[in-house]
Amino acid sequence: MTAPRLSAARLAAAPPPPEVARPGYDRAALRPAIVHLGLGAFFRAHGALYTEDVLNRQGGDWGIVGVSLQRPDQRDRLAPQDGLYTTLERGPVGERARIVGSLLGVLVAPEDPAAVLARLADAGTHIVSLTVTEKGYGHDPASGRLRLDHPDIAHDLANPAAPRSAVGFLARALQARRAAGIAPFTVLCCDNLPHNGALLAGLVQDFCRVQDSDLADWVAREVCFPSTMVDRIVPALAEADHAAALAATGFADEAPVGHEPFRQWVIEDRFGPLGRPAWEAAGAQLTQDVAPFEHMKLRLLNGAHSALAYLGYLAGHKTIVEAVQDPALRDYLQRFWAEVRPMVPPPPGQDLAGYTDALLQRFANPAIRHRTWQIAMDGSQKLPQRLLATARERLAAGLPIPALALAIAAWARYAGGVDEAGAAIDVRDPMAAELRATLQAAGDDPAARIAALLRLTKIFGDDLAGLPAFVAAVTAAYRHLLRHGARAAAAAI
Ligand code: CS2
Repeated sequence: MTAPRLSAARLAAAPPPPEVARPGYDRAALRPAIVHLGLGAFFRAHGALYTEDVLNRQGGDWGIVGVSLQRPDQRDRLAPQDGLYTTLERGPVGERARIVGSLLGVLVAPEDPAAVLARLADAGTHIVSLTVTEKGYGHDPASGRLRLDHPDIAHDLANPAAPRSAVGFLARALQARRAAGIAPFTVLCCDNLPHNGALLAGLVQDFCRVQDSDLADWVAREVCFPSTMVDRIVPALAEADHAAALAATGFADEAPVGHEPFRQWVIEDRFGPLGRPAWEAAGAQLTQDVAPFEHMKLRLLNGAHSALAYLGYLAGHKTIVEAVQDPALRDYLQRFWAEVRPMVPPPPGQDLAGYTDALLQRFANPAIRHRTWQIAMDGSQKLPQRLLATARERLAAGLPIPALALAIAAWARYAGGVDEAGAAIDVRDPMAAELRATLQAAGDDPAARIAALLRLTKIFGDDLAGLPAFVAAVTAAYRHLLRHGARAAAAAI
């Protein structure tokens, strides 16, 4: 017998076992006040759950419409389920399932950009949140400026009525609201980028300024872009998640999402006139200054993740938990953190050694199978804020960077596309072709290969290739990696 597919009618008719939480509020009362661009596993296990918790505690009508900017698969999975899905919270001992109702529906931008624009421009849309990943902003990661030559940005400047990019959608929708005299929505960037609100405000203004400087000035004056720090480890969907959701709830779910128990959301409390849900009722921290939290998280969590992803992948580890079970990499991780912590001003009341101890526990959670390959993706967009900014600051203070240099060298080794056993690596990165061509042109000499990569100013800025201490440290680490392999190179730090 095939299991019944999760849907609103089935949920009402045959509730799951009592230990499975489900919407305790009236879904029919929700309105699409939040539009989320980039509906992936992360948002469904983070922002959508905070909103779900607020609805369960206080009621209200803050519903969410998701927008997929690229593919229809999330919509195809979620529409037959009326937007409902199962989350699986996985601790070191045991799993807790829950059915989430805060998502009302999903729009697929490439199929109908006009429908997305209409939703964004609608007076009922109060917040537009985003998780489009680092590469989804069409910016230059080193400088933080909009790339007018980015294919999607160039397309949207030429075809403003049918955008493809998040920035293009925001600009066009804000233009429509301004023209119609509708108050602007608040834009809530939830990607792992430094000063993400201010960064996105700058990108939208850059975009508008190309065509309409009045609009750009209005955006600068009237639209709020609070910064946020988001945190929860949410691996991509795995086949086994379907069976786990079914076993826990009794419903077949095509879109379950597994995640760790920990979550954190620090939000700059600067919203426009249309307000926000009381996310603090669900444990979000509303603050005047997100920067110290974001620094801590980007450098200590995401920086360590990237270091472990490249070194771990090269050493043959498929997941982060396998990587931290390897004594060589676990010891390296402690040295990495010891190198980074002095460059992180602690947020109020936060003890950084306690923070990294807790991170090690989170990384070691055996129920979370977070693939090194997944985290290794898009390194060109991640390195600047995760590793390079810290390296720059240490060198400016006259401090050595052996652990950071090894992580950067491991990225370079990975970007070469061949692993330590001689097998091809499936390098996913918007700059993959450029990285490959750069390394091919540089030939076999390790110093020449590193020098060529460091000349990619989109990643390394204008300065790092000219800093002898940086070049020497990364080149030495790269030679070590080539000669002795990732485990031995990590153990030698
Ligand atoms: C990871 C993040 O994929 C990655 O690059 O470092 O997705 C990480 O799991 C989250 O930022 C944790 O909050």
